[in-house]
Amino acid sequence: MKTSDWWKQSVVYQIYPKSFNDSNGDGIGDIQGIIEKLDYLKKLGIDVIWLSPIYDSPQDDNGYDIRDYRKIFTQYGDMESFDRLLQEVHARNMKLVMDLVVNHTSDEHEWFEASRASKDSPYRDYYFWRDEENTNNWGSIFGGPAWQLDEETGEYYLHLFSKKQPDLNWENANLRQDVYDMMTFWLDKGIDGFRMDVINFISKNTDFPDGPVKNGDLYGDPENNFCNGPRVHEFLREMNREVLGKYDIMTVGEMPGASIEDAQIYTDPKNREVDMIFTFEHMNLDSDGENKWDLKTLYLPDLKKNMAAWQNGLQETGWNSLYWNNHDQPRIVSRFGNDGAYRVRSAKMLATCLHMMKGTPYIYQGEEIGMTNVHFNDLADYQDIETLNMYRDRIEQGFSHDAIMKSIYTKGRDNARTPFQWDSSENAGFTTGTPWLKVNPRYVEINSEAALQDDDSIFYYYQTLIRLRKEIPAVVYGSFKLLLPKHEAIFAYERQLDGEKLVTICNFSAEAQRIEDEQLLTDIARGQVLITNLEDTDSNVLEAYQAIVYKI
Ligand code: TEU
Ligand code: CA
Repeated sequence: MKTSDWWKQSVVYQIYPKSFNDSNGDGIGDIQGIIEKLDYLKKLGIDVIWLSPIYDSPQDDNGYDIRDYRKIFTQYGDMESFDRLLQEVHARNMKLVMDLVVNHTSDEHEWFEASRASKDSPYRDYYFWRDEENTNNWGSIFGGPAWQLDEETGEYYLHLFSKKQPDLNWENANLRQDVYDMMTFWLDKGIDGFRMDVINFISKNTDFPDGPVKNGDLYGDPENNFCNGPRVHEFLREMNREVLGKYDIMTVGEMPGASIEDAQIYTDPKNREVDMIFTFEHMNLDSDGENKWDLKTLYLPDLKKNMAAWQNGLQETGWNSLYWNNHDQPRIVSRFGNDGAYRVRSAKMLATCLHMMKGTPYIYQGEEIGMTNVHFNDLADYQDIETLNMYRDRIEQGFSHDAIMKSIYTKGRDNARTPFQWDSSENAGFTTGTPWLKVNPRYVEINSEAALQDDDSIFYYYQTLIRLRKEIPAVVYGSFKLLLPKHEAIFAYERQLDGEKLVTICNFSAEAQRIEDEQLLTDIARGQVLITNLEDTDSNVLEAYQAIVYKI
């Protein structure tokens, strides 16, 4: 049973196991490698680890294609190493949240192998099978059509992601029960919750209508027929009743396409669905339209407006997650900061802007040391299926190689997946072997060993932000109010709780910005600086990428 809202006061650290730390020299991160770095995470001060999938998988999508939910991927370790990890995490008074991927399985999962074998299989209906005339014109998120012909029975199956990730049919009650049994298996081992992969996709419009084919697209746009479907709240409430509600855990649903209104329903505690969700809206503001590969320069007032809307929208009901990074997003210091002359300062500014908001903050591995995007000149150095399929499709659509590479450099998921940079030794101390994905060459200057030896590092700045969240109730529970909504370079807001007021002001630009707002000037003139990324805090001018938090 939920006994407290510990997850509202927590800071979560996401580990992408393949790229975190390799303990046995095979070039792939592993569970023993994570165990060896738990003291580093404890030193940072985080409370919860979210571990991306470690289950048995053919690794078509780096583990988001699960072949056996109750087996550990061999190159990560085995169940004994998992049990040791959980024990070591708990021994340090931290919690472990696992990744739940149940919108789809791997096509090598035994359910799918039984399902594809015969139309009469009891597992046939665990997936979506249609004869050709009843498929539709949707595209897969990873390129190509969303329906794949299977020779065995001459029918097509739906896969919103890769063809090796067939979508599960949640309309089937036996499937749902099998999922709940699997979740119970993991919760009974003592894990502390789940991050739920595209969980708002589990209810779809199963009429599968064709979508409009937009200019130049190869496939139809599914619009909202693939997510937030008619039974999504019913399924989540059933999942909560059957499993989640029996444990004192944390749940966060990854929900592309969910609006603030949807999130109010998903996260209202009275509904007993999930505790919080990951929105994608603020991560789509530097895309020209729906497609992330079509680039657009971020206009800061758009970001301020969107994040303030989410802060205010979940102010009374529900709860926000707060993130800039994860394993699907490019590195924030390269994306919304400045990974050149102002790398350290802008990384601290971005951290300040996020961590002083209301909600549970998520730190993605390497964000705490200001790891940057990577720039491999050779397409062959990129490994992400989403990137490689997009390259193939866009060449077919007539895009130039250079234009496509620019999109990859800016938005490719491999930016987040280059091996963690532990030190300046070969392969950044990630492996003594050949890393599965090349290390970002900037590891020589950007690594955690250097950060730990530098009192002024981004690491210690994150450590302070995490500590402030523990010490000041207004950071966790205070109200939120956006300030200077129209300013094109300053992101400023205030938090208030029981008469205590905090003001956060962040300069998102490389130019100094003078503050003109009288009320703000009055407040900060009498405020006490809680944290800043630059020593001089001349109260009227914000230097390039300067951030200051005042206690008024
Ligand atoms: O991501 C969901 C999702 O929509 C992403 O594919 C995202 O839109 C895209 O990657 C942006 O570039 C989840 C996992 O986080 C992702 O790693 C998996 O590839 C995907 O689901 C399928 O499991
Ligand atoms: Ca290894």
